[in-house]
This record gives sequence, C-alpha cells and structure tokens, in this order.
Amino acid sequence: MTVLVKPKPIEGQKVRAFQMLIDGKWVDSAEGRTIERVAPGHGVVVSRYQAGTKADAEKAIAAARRAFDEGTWPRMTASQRSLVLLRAADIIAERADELAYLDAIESGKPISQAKGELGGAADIWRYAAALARDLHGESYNTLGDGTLGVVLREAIGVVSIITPWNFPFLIVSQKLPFALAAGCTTVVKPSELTSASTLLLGEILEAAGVPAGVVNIITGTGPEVGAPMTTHPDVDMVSFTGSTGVGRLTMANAAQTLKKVSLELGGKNPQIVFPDANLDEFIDAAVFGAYFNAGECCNAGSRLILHRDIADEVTRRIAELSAKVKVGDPLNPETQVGAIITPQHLEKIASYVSAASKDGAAVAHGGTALDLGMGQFMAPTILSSVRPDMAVAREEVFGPVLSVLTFETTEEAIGIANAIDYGLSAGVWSRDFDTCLTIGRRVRAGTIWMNTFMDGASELPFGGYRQSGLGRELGRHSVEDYTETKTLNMHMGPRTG
Ligand code: TXE
Repeated sequence: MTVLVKPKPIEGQKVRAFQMLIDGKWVDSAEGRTIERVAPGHGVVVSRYQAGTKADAEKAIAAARRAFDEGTWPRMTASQRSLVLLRAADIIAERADELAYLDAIESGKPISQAKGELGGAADIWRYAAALARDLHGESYNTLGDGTLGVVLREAIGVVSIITPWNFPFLIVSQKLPFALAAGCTTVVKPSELTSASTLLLGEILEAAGVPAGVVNIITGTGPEVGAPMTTHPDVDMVSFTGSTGVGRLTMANAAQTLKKVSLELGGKNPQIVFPDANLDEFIDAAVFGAYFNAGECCNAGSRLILHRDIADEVTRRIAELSAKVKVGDPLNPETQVGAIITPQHLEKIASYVSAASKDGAAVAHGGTALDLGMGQFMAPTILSSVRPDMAVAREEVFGPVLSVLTFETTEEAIGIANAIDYGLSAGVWSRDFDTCLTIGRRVRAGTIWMNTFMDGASELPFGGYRQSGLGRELGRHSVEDYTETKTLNMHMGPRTG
C-alpha cells in the first residue's frame, strides 16, 4: 500500500508566458516558435517558453562576449560585485514562495521541498558574495634580487551554463553566482522542461543591478540552443549538469576549441550498512535518500549494500516505512514524493523494475505506476535480491526505486560499491570508527556520508569521481573554477647576468 495524496485541479491557473533575456532585453525567439510545459502532477499546460534557435544562442553569446570585453562587470571592484550578489540573495529570499511554486509545478517536486531548496539557494548566493571578496592570487619574493613573481586569478571570460530539470533553481545557483563573483559573463540555458524559475532569476538579477549582457538566459532544446553554447569559439568555459551521455557530448564539443569544462553528471550511490549501525536512524535515512525528489536526484541513495546478517530485517522495516510515505499532489504541503517529470520517464522507470524482476529481483514494496486521476506518479519501490551485475544496480534509474544488495566482508562491500562507472556519493553506517574511516577512504566517490545521508552545505565541495563528472561545485575554491591563472614575472632595476 502507498498513502496517496490525490492532486486537485490548480485553482485559477493561467498559462504563464515567458520571453528570453538577451543583452538586457526580454525578447522572443528568432523564429517565434514556443514550447509548452505540462505540469507533471496536474496534466495541464502551465508555462510557455520561447523555443530558441542557434541564432538566438549566437546573439546571447555575442552579448556576453561584448559585456566581458567592454569590462564593466569584470573590472568592477570585488566589493561592488559582492553587493550585487547580496542584493540578489535578498530578492531570492523575498520571492522564494513564487520561485518554489514554479519549481514545484513544473518539476512535480513537493512544494515543501521546493521551499527548502530556495532557502538553500539564497544561502549559496550569499556564500558566493563572500567569496567574491576573497578571490586572490599569490606573490613570490624568492625568485632572486630585483625579481617579483605575482600569480593573478582573472575571470575566465564567457561561461555557458546548462542545467537540468530536477533542481531547477538550486543547480543554477550552484554555478551562476560563482561565475559572477569571479567577474565572468554568462549565457544560461535551463532545461526545456523547467525554465520558469531561471527566467525569473533574470528579473531578479536585473533588479539587483547586474548590467545588461552579463547574464543572458535563453530557452529551448539541448540540440538547438545547448549545443551551440558548447561549440562557439567565443565561449571560454562550459559548466554543465545533466546526464552522463550529454556530459560526454559536451566535453567532446568543448574540445573543438579547448574550452574548460565542468561537469556534474549521474550517480548510483551506495549506502553500506554494518550490523552495529543505529538501524532506526539508517532506515529513516534510507527511505529519505531513495525517494527524495522522487529519486530524480543524482545523489539518490539508490543502492543499499546491507550486511547479510541484517538484510532481511532491514528490508522488511524499510518496506514498512515506505508504505507510510505520502505520494501525490506536488502542491499539497503534506506530500513527500511528488510526480515523475514526464510520461516517457515514468515508462523508463517502470521498465527498469520489470527487467529487474525478470532477472530474479523480488519486489519488496511498490513496483508499479500509480493512477491518481491526473499527472504521472510512481510507487516508492524496493527491489531485493538484486545482484551487482543487474542494470538496476549499475545504471541511474532516476526514479523512486531502491535496490538492495548484500555483503559478508568489508572488502566485498567496497568491491560492490566501486564496481560501477559512477562515483558521486556514498554512505556508510556503523558505530565503529575504523569501519567508517576504511569505507570513507576506500570508496571512490566525491562525498562520503558517515551515519547520515544527503546533508550538504555551501562550504562543502560537491562533485563526482569517474563518470559522475569533472570538477567540484560549492566550497571555497568554487570561484577559482571560473578563473584563469596569469603569471606576472617582474624585474626591477638593472638586469645582472
Ligand atoms: O538530461 P540531459 P535530461 C540524468 C537522468 C535522466 C537523464 C535525462 O538519468 O533520466 O539524465 O535527463 C541540455 N548539447 N540526469 O534529459 O538531456 C538539456 O536541454 C547541449 C542526471 O534532462 O542531459 C538540459 O538543459 N545541451 C542529472 C541539460 O542539457 C544539451 C540531472 C540536461 O539534459 C544537449 C538530470 C546537447 N546536445 C538528468 N542535449 C543529475 N546528475 O542530476 C541536452 N542538453
């Protein structure tokens, strides 16, 4: 059984129409075509965007290039840029409910969760504002008499920012404020499924005092507007979050002109659980980790690796708790698991479950799509008896589907955890310090949680090993990612020898 929260028709809902922001002006796409977004929890059109083209992307890139080369933003003092980012953070906080509503209705995530993400996003803008003032290089006075070496950090230039649909406002906030803090100019392309909150951010940045051309926001599909943002010679860096496949393509495109790339890609994150763990806390975290954002989360704890002695008990207790999770209307404040992003994606999730069942996995809970009268939903699902070689244990399902695997020795657990292409995050649960530290050191992933899961902070770097990505976001070095290093090698007085 699953607790259902039936969606109600949205009162007074009108289709909200958006333009694109290019060079400080709100404009239609060159061809005048539009894209409609159907709310995944309600099945009705809620937004209409411009379907941008390559010509629009080129206009936006030209505006960003001009803004960078003219230099108003990169040459502004760090404290002035910091003040603009702080003003933006304040307006984000003031308009948080409106932004959260747009993210919830377009992505299908629960409104309570969307509000939490907006709080996190405002904090990231404030953190970037602080870092803007601390961007500095190095100097060396040990090069010999009359010589001084200075290492500068300069804004890298024009940055293309491409984001996915699962955390629309949060992910753009993990990139844009740091690029702006460094003094870069940008072209931003949100997912064609969830562009509204990013377009509203354009309004917010105008109000905060970002000059025209510094942030350009264009909408449309990946191949039409995203691809030119990764190939154009006037772009200096691409910061991308999305699927590993498009990440690979982005890197290949960027290689044509040797642009810097930063990639945040998929994950298939293990949680390794030992018999001495606090199981009450783990079970709670396992359910949250698997179903948060309906599992449409690169950090989802989608692989449990349980010690054989506790596997049956833990699986049973997770199934019991899963039955209490409230699934349904994204706009109902009680909802814990919202809608699935598109009908096609729901089919993909369901097909992973049926393939795993055919392969010998058992459905311990859920396993099917849910009919709530409108929108598309998936039951929280637990698959037990999963083997490490099954697709469901190796590939990113991106749905509320938890795979349970077992181990006997620590070495075996580490082997299973590492035997996939991804390395974004992992969790370990044990009261033994040595066990936690051994897993922490040996599992190859960008974040290891110990006796907790999915906590984060603006100060902590986030990113993946191997095919989970390239580079890190957040943390104190995040502004440096958007810079070039320049050496000034200076000589004073007459040269001797
Ligand atoms: O991602 P895409 P989608 C995974 C997840 C999901 C799958 C597909 O497994 O099921 O990816 O999601 C733009 N050149 N993740 O389709 O296609 C696209 O328009 C340039 C993991 O949303 O990678 C969007 O703005 N850009 C992930 C962005 O890339 C292109 C989060 C991401 O889209 C492009 C989301 C192209 N050729 C999905 N094609 C995570 N790690 O959190 C598309 N885009």
